[in-house]
Amino acid sequence: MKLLSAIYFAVAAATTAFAADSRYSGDQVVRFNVTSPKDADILKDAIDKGGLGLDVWTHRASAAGKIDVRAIKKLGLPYTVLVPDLQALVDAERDHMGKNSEVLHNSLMSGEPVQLTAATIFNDWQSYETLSAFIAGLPGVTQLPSIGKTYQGRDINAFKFGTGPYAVVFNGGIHAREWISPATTTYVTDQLVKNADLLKKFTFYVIPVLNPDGYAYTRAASGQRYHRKNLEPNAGTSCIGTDINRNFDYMWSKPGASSDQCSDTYYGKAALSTAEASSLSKFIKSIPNTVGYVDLHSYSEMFLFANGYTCTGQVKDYDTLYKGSKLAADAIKATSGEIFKYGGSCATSYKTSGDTVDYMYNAVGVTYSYTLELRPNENAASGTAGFNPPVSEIIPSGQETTAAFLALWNYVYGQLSATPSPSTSPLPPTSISKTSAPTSKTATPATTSAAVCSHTVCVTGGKLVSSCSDCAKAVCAKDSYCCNTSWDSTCVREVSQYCTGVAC
Ligand code: 0X9
Ligand code: ZN
Repeated sequence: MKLLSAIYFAVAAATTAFAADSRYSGDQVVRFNVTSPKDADILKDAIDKGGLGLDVWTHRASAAGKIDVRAIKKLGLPYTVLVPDLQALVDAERDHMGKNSEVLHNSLMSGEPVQLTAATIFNDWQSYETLSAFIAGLPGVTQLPSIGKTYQGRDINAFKFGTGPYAVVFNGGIHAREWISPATTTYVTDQLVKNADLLKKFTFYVIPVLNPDGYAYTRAASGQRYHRKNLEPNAGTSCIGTDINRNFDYMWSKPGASSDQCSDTYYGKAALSTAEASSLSKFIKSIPNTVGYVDLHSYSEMFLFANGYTCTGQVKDYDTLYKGSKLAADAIKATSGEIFKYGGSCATSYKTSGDTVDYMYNAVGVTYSYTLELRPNENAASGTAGFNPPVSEIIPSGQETTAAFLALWNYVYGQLSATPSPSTSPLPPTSISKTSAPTSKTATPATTSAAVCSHTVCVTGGKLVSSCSDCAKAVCAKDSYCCNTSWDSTCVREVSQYCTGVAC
């Protein structure tokens, strides 16, 4: 495991060799089948010395396993060629977009009438604007005020739908080059808004693209198709960006992330220093009764939960989290036949620190927090591998992920409903559906003024309580809130204050 971590971030650091290059001629994607610690050492050594122009696309948790690398030179290790000519793949992708998604995007931006339907958008990789406009037009969906602005000034768009007592947040596009993630996130949204039963159980909040600057950069012909991070410059270097998925405030800057600004896993200048991570953090903390979170990535087909920062031990909720991920993976298998791995993220894949799932689970107290690595997996046919699946994969990915969501959230609802009352009686649906823009609560400082807390909820811990005194007794995770159900900020307290005995 230790060796793998070393391989992982050292290889990622080597990607800077491509930072100023927007052409992919001569690049291949090759797969090293590392079968012994000796081979792993050869690879690690080559990476550490740098200069080989390696860009690691998959990472494995042990010395043995398949590692996909974008390579321009041989290492003297046995490998198979997955993508013989990356330029041809990128050219074909852009050619298709020029005739489809870009036409739609240009019409939308120039105010022409456009038909945004499942049939017209899931046939290509759509722009951030097109995906946002499509979601905004879905029945029952409310577009929320922007949850934050990126370095380049883009709004980070968020949407809400459903009227259920428990909140679930999901996002795509934290990593710019993982295009199937925003597409799948949007497809799932289109399906969930039609599921009346689920919408009575949950209120969903969706952020289709958390890293819209990066996404736009990977789509632009003048940009970098394989850029992963955000677009914030780093002082003293031409290497751009922080890895948003290493920038969260739990175990930030620990092993599993890099201090090297040029690394693809650069953890940033401070915890939550990126607009994207801090906006998501504030947003999720502002939502009452958040019980679930999913961060959609690609690729490798896995359903993962905390912890990422350590490969030993199990989190307190391991059994229920494991069951949820197994049910999700089973649903995927039944839908498409794809086999998703599942389990604790470090133990199942590799070590990460400061990532979403560890933060949501450990620091925010969102119990059912998952990272989903979408298709393809390592068995995908040559030429369809990695970050360039054909557009025909969008709908199957959306279908299997929808099945996973239904299995997971119905299971979670059953778990929450089964917990003994009074701490589990769901909120009356109307109280949450009437809530106003979620940004207001975080802007309001915690207060100790008297307030009427007739029905309170320990927000991020997911525990419902029926009176102020119960709220005071509730054990909530650090950084979670106790507030009343109608989102009255006068009743918001840091739970740490409550737990030290401050009465409402
Ligand atoms: O490394 C990441 O941020 C995620 N993988 S990706 O290839 N999409 O970049 C994985 C995060 C999940 N956590 C762990 N595997 N520990
Ligand atoms: Zn990712």
